[in-house]
Amino acid sequence: MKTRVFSGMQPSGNLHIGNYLGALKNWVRIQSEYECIFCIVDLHAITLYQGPAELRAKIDEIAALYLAAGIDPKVCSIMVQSAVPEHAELAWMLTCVTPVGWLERMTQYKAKAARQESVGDGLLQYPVLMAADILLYQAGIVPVGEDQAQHVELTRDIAQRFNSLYGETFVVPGTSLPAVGARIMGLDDPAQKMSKSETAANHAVALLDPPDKIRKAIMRATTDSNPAVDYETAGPGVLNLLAIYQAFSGAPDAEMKARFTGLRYGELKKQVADMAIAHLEPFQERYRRIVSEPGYLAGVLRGGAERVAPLAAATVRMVKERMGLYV
Ligand code: ATP
Ligand code: LTN
Repeated sequence: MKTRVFSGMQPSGNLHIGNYLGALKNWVRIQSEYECIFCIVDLHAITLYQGPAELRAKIDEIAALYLAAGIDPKVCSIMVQSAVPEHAELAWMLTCVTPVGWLERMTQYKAKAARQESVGDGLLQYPVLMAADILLYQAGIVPVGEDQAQHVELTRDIAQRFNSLYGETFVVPGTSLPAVGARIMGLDDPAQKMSKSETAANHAVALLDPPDKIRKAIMRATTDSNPAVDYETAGPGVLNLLAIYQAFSGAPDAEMKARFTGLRYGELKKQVADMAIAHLEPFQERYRRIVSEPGYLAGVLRGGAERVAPLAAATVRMVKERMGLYV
């Protein structure tokens, strides 16, 4: 049997090149090697308030972006988290074996909670729901960006704790990070990871941004006081631009060094912008085609949910039996 892969993105904002290079591109690469489930995690998105109409529209947008990136619904299941109720059901059972201290230590929780006046319980529970997503399908591999590695680690801890309390039940999953692009930084501030929820102008390149906006954001990216590329002394802003180029192009390290060493920053930025636009223009063309086909997306999402539902039901049944719950 092929190892199962599970991953997801929140429909909580505009997907950016960090989401693409850190996760989505890797999903496309491995989709035919494994049995893949790619989810739109709307229950995670509501851990922070989302306008209902916007959330509903974003779910479809994210699904269309998965398809535009090259996820093939004939070989993978593309589904919406809230369409399969067992995600929330298993999350409760896992909550009951998770010490609250484990959750309070999560760096994403600490960062997001610090920005709220009043912290919702959902924000603390967020990684337990993520563990439920993964364990529900007995996924062995979780391809994500670096910022999510801590949550996959926690998922391992929860699975091991459950297995030791109730007997071998869950596959203990591993993380798959891309070699380049696992942590794309903000163009305006290379000390922060590029993030959907950061709204500053020129912070991110969104996957659906028009070419002139993409070029402007990259040309204005923060660099450092060197005039030209020097791999030994380059600051984080320059290393981030080089990582973006390398992740899009797939160029090996030696080719990167030969191409960019000594190049002035203006020219580096121009080449990075050209590379990003060359990838995103055909991507956007595919996106427009997908959303213009009536009923197509809805069919993909329905088909995905139908395909995974029996897997989810089987895991929850087994968990209920192991725990002594009523089946
Ligand atoms: P937010 O900042 O609002 O939480 P996000 O931009 O981190 O959102 P998510 O939906 O949380 O987006 O992440 C989707 C996927 O993209 C995850 O696998 C995550 O690790 C990856 N990812 C997010 N930001 C980056 C980044 N800057 N570089 C590389 N990968 C990233
Ligand atoms: N928390 C993740 C999204 C997510 C996820 C998952 C990723 C929810 N459930 C399961 C991998 C596997 C994020 O990217 N913010």
